[in-house]
Amino acid sequence: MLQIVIPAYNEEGRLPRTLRDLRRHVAAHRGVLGRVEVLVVDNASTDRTAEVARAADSSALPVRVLRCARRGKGAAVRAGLLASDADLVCFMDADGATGLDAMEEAWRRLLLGADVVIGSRALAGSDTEARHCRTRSAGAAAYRRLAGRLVPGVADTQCGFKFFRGDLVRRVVGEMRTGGFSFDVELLVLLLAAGARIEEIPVTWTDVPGSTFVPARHGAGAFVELASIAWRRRAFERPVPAAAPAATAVPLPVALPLGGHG
Ligand SMILES: Nc1nc2c(ncn2[C@@H]2O[C@H](COP(=O)(O)OP(=O)(O)OP(=O)(O)O)[C@@H](O)[C@H]2O)c(=O)[nH]1
Ligand SMILES: [Mg+2]
Repeated sequence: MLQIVIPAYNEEGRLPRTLRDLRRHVAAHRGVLGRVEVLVVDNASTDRTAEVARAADSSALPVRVLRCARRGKGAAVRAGLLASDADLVCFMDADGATGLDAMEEAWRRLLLGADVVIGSRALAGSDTEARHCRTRSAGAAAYRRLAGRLVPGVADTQCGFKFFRGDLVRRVVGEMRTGGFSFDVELLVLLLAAGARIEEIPVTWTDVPGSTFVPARHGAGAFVELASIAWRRRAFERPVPAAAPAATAVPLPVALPLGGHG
């Protein structure tokens, strides 16, 4: 079974079409994908997000709505992944920006032994014709450079289309602290530290109007979150002081486990 987590904040406008497209896609590829269920994670939406999600529930594509008390996309994805119990889980955005054709390829890679398969708009085969305005693109380029240092080998950390081996992601996502838009970076750091094999696949990506990411409001916060992820990583990388007397030994802090990936 595949469970799809969709974080949703005030998505009454964009979610119905995404769920409709998903239902059609799953029906057409049932032979490959098998049983699929959607978990919409809503927190503090002030519109009819939960109602439109429940209205899309059908036997062809069951849709459940979960509430998450903590705000933010990262917090919602974390709650959805922790609530999952399928062998394969993924998350995707309510805007339907990433073409669903990539689902079968992600599914195939997982079956062939990948632990994590992520959509990437940076690969040669991807199609991302309509991109953001110039200011946002410049900010995104700076962000990519910094994120790339934390997650070496991953060209696009931010695409809202990521597939996981369920047991593995459930094991690490509880450690994730980032509640906002930089959570992908922390999740990938945690997965790399756990020894996960991460593969990127090209996607078709279209800019869908109505983004919940407002650069002026969320941009600085995303960079601050990156700094916090980097700091926690470094703090954990510091050598452990040698030879503490056994009687006074202090337990190691529970933080990001690190495997020397950066
Ligand atoms: N539950 C929840 N979902 C959120 C929150 N903020 C964003 N989301 C969801 O996160 C997903 C991605 O948001 P988008 O608005 O597509 O923004 P983005 O993909 O980062 O940026 P674009 O490239 O402009 O699409 C959507 O499904 C949003 O509804 C939040 O605070 N809570
Ligand atoms: Mg989006």
